[in-house]
Amino acid sequence: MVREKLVKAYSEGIVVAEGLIAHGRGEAFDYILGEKSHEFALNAEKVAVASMLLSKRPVISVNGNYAVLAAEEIARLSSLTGAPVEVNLFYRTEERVRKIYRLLKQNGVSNVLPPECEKDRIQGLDSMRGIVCRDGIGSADFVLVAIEDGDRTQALTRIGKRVAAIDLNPFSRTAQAASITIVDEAARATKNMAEFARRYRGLDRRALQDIVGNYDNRETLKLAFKALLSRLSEASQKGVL
Ligand code: PTJ
Repeated sequence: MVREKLVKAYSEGIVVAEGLIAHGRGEAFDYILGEKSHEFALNAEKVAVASMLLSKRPVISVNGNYAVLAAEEIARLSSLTGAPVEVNLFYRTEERVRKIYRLLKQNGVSNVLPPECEKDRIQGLDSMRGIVCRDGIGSADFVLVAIEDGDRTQALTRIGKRVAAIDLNPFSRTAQAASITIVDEAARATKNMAEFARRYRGLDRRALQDIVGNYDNRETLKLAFKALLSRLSEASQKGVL
């Protein structure tokens, strides 16, 4: 069903062909991880939500794949954290931005920056890929990205933004460059995050800071690699999972 949804969105010009390839890569990692949210992912999700609530200007960056897979979960997360959503595309065309904007609106995302927002540029990215909304990613202190290309995550962290990245592949440059890496499937992760936002949004700053604690992303990545290793090792011993 998920594949059919993406293929349909591809034929409608919402998802790009490269997005279908990216999805296959994600699925492969999700199979190995057992298609569930592991403890290390839930912990990164909690820290990301507490950080969003602590940030002055958090923004949820949405591309073609993320919009198609998780629009309703994004709507919930955005409304519970107060973080606006920006359509920000790697393969940017104004037509795709408008289509994804409409898709998000239809699925209940009320706070989406309009396609005609005032533009800004992220240094270190070529012209089309560096375009962002000035009142969105341009002035954000915290950006949540999902299913994202490595160049953009690196460019955002280089200019001092904190980036939480949902990416099933812990080897990817995005996973390696992010401040908080969420090795989990995008829709599942966003659903979990909306639930954490519901629980945390009444907390004061000190309680939120306690949740963030001394978060160390290297530890999260190590645990993700260990989980892959242990699933593979179990499979190699039993022949079944
Ligand atoms: O819509 P656009 O124009 O912004 O383009 C989007 C794509 C996905 C084409 C673009 O961002 C891209 O090229 O991404 P990459 O470099 O292929 O990286 C995507 C990463 O997301 C890979 O590491 C995949 O393993 C991972 N991934 C794929 N599907 C999921 C996922 N992670 C979490 N949940 C998924 N459903």
